[in-house]
Amino acid sequence: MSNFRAQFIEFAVKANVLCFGEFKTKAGRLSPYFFNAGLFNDGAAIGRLSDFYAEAALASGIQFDMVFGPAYKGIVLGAATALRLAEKGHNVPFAYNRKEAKDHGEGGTLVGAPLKGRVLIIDDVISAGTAVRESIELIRKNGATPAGVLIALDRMERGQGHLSAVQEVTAEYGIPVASIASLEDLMGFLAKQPDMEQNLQAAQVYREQYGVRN
Ligand code: OMP
Repeated sequence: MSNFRAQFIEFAVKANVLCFGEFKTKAGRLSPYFFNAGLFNDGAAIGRLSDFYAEAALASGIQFDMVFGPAYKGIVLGAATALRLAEKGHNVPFAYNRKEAKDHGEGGTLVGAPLKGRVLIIDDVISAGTAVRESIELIRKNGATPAGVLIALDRMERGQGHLSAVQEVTAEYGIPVASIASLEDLMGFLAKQPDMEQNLQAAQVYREQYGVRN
């Protein structure tokens, strides 16, 4: 496992963004863990998080000309990632959308740089894939090309059919989905923590029930 993946899991657990217990997911499953990106809510945390995004974006091998962050969480993630990418010598434009179209001022739902070229979509997790689908449509409608999706955590569980929600996006749109880390990385982390044995077991049971093998 690449070092940044393990470091990211450790960072997310410490910040309580990745927490353990019983959580209902969007699909109605009772998950023993939940990733709540909204809890990266101070300057240092978003700074570190965006470092991981930028590193994962470059490690993914996805070729992109700009980044797009879907409303709402993706707005902050996309902007912060663009900032870090620039620091790493890859200054690219960024854009995001509003959930509701504005009929005055500059109008429309798009904010930031015009959508052009190959666009990397940046989001937190893909569950039903709603935000990603909407983003892909918006990017295409504006004459640009969706190049791929980068998320923080790939939960590696089934979507509608036997594929994972992430694999479904790839199958449906023919674009890669990269993540900073995955359930596999999370389980690797848990296995090394003596006080987290119960969480590991619960994750194993959940994975057996809902997981896919990548
Ligand atoms: P989509 O844009 O439809 O994929 O929605 C993402 C959803 O994933 C959001 O509604 C979140 O509440 C949810 N989610 C997380 O943010 N973290 C998780 O660990 C799991 C989920 C989930 O509900 O599956």
